[in-house]
Amino acid sequence: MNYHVLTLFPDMIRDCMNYSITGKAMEKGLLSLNCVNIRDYTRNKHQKVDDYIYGGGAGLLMQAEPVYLAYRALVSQMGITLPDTDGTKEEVYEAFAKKKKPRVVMMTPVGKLFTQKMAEDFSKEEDLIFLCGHYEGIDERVLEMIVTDPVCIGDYVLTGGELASMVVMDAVSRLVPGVLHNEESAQTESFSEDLLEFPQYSRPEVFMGEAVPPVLLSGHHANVEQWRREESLKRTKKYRPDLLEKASLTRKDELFLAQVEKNSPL
Ligand code: 6GU
Repeated sequence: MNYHVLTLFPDMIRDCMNYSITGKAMEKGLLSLNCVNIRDYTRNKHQKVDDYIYGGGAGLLMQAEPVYLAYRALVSQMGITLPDTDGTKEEVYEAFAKKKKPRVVMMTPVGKLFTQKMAEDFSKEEDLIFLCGHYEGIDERVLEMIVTDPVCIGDYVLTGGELASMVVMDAVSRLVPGVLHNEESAQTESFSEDLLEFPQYSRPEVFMGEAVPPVLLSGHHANVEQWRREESLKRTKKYRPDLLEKASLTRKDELFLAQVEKNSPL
């Protein structure tokens, strides 16, 4: 997986991605990260990337030109030749008719809500370009030409797209073959099933007087599995009842949830 990030803060991205599992995966060559500083593509002497918003409104908007030129430089490395800014949108589209348009994920609160399913879809690409906006966003004309996937990571507003892009890269990276060990990758399955994970415990058996649930020490595999399933169901009902609607529940699961309801009605 080759990540390319168009951003005003390339160091923020590089510094974070170099840690832990994504850092190790980059060392192993399973992931690569290429950050492009949009400010390097300004054509004014003050390297200004933003300006006032037509029609009024608070704040500043990122201008189309530096974003377009940064993108143009990036895709030229992929063998796609785009016109300079004296060209037209039609010429841009013509260039993509000849060569596969790379996916450009735009980090924006005005996008499709990011899910595990989208992470799975992105993980199948060879190259992913992330576009991180700042201030009040980016001039719509360049977005129309280059963005394929506008993505929002949740119902709250961030100061910029950088953190959001790293959330998406992190979720995608752990699905790239070889990035995780097998035992860890199994954990993905539990989210795909639309249930929250059950509680987990490690040594010691008693911590501050609190014992690990005895069933987990019993060595009885089927009982452990049943306990975990019931804990998952309880937690999902408590914190994410919206997920239960989609989850594929067995008759036994439904009976258990009905029992929970009876013992502690809402
Ligand atoms: Cl992807 N970007 C920004 N700026 N704010 C957000 C977001 C993204 N997702 C939720 N809030």
